[in-house]
Amino acid sequence: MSAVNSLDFFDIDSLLDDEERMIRDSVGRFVDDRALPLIAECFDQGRFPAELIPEIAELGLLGSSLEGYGCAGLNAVSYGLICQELERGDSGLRSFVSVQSSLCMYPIHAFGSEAQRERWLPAMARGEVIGCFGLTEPHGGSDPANMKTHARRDGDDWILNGAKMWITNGTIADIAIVWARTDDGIQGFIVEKDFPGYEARDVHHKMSLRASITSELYFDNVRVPEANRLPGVSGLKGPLSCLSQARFGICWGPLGAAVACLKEVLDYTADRVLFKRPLSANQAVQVRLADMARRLASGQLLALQLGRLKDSGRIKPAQISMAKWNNVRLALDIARDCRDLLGGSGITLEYVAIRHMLNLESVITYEGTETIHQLVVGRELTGHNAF
Ligand code: TGC
Ligand code: FAD
Repeated sequence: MSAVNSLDFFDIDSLLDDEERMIRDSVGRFVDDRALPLIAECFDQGRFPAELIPEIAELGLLGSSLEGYGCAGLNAVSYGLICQELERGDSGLRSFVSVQSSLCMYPIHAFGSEAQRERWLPAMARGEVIGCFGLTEPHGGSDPANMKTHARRDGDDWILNGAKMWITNGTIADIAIVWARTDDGIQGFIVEKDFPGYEARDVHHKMSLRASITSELYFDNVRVPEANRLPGVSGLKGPLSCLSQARFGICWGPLGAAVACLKEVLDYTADRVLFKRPLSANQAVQVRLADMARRLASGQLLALQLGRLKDSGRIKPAQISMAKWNNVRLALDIARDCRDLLGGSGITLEYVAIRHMLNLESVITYEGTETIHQLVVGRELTGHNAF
């Protein structure tokens, strides 16, 4: 009956070029064929599907927007579409790619020495070296300027002490990009997993992002060679620049989760007959479905314009903050409402809504909480720093 695609109400597809569409579709096929058959079980078991890493690398999804060093050099919109399709599968898959690409490969590419780039980036693009990103500390992640982890110069080395908390990929990582306070401001270090005094431990009992690894990192007098310091940046703008890259991807990823939830609930409410009519024939249900489609469509348009701004070099951090806030919030609200429309079935992993809903509780917290992004926008509007 409808001439409009329920999941792409304003025909965003027509605004993409052939290469962007091809990338989206090939990642979409990988998610449908390889990830979806196993992801609910992984979530149930609290297991990251590491067996998919070689295929993710083979598809060129690691460091996909970087130039050279075995990376695909795709545009920002393509990176966004990759995140969207991966998160249609599970936020844990997108998290893995976000961390490897935006939080680990990006700083080596942007701030590393030529020797560091050549040593690490091709192997990371092939998925043979996995990275994690250590910024957050146990005493408060929203305020990284208050970091306690520190590094002291000792001859040709640095001595690193401290701890990081809630670190994606921590226990499977071969290297950690660790941000630490020094006498010359905050600096980034590449800590290798076998450096004595470095330890990663898994966080257990998570109710969210269960198909993703989350860890604590400990540094007890870890000796890090000067050759492993990122020479190209000092100060908080180093890690915050990485966050800008990753947050951009998160402006897209949750749209995929929302698409998965809305698609499922459209099918479910069409099939389920209550009071002698399909659930979807009730006004109260249609208003809810229409509202979900409205939110999703506005988020899709916002993400695409954000991508075009990034590709033209005009993107601003406050725009990323507004889009992260808007698009994660809409996806979480859609997932919660879909969960409810599924009734009792909605509390099981037979349906995707509760898995996405629980995952999005992390996504709204990490990479800057919703409140932090509201305050970034508030600062942009008023000029007053209210953190
Ligand atoms: P502020 O004074 O605003 O800035 C310090 C310096 O940084 C520059 N800057 C940025 N640069 C690039 N991108 C951005 N988004 C930037 N925001 C600020 C700024 O220009 C300045 O440079 P300079 O040269 O003048 O020194 O810093 P502040 O201390 O006031 O903090 C501002 C605030 C609160 C927004 C910031 O601390 C913040 O964003 N807090 C939230 C922390 C956060 O998001 N942590 C995320 C950890 S990583 C993670 O969650 C990974 S999840 C991965 C996954 O699984 O997907
Ligand atoms: P807090 O900063 O303690 O915030 C607690 C509450 O206070 C929040 O609601 C916040 O919005 C609110 N708040 C804070 N400041 C203000 C204020 N000024 N005014 C009003 N309200 C305020 N970090 C990494 O470095 N690397 C990773 O790979 C990584 N992966 C993660 C994976 C998962 C699954 C999760 C859950 C987190 C991850 N994080 C990672 C950490 C994440 O970035 C932090 O959890 C986040 O930045 C918030 O920090 P916090 O948890 O310490 O909360």
